[in-house]
Amino acid sequence: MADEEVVVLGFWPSTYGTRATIALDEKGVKYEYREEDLSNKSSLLLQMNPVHKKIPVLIHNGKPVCESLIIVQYVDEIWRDKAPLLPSDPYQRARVRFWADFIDKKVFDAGKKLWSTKGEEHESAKKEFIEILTQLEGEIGDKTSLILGVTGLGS
Ligand code: GS8
Repeated sequence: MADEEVVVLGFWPSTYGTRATIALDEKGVKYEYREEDLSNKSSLLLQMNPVHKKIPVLIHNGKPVCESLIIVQYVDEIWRDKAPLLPSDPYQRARVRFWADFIDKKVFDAGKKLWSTKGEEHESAKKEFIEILTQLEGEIGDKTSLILGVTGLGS
């Protein structure tokens, strides 16, 4: 689409932010990436996401879309003509959403526990993390939709 203005507010270590940029990259959409300092949030971020005040935010022609999985779906709906991100079958779409939700509820929390603990707590976090990844691997295997693991997308 011509004359599009697409901006992503992100924070480099954030896998939530990566979801948004991978979706845009897959679609071949050009965008401006703006790195946020989360300890000193920009007025643009506060204005664009006044509810959660979090990245990522996709700003499409001046209008904000917040929450990484909602951004992925929005990108898929707006740039329909290239690289479908979600399956067309409603049941398969539901399954992809289930695993994306699993990642939000399990993988991210367990990952955080892993790098923020030490000693015994760390060992049990490691065990938990491996169990979760094994579960995910069992579902996703070597499907090309492995990308789902990181982005919440499927093929
Ligand atoms: C989570 C975004 C988030 O936690 C999504 O987009 O999927 N459910 C949301 N963003 C973090 C950075 S990544 O850890 C964030 O912006 N934190 C700032 C804050 O909490 O003040």
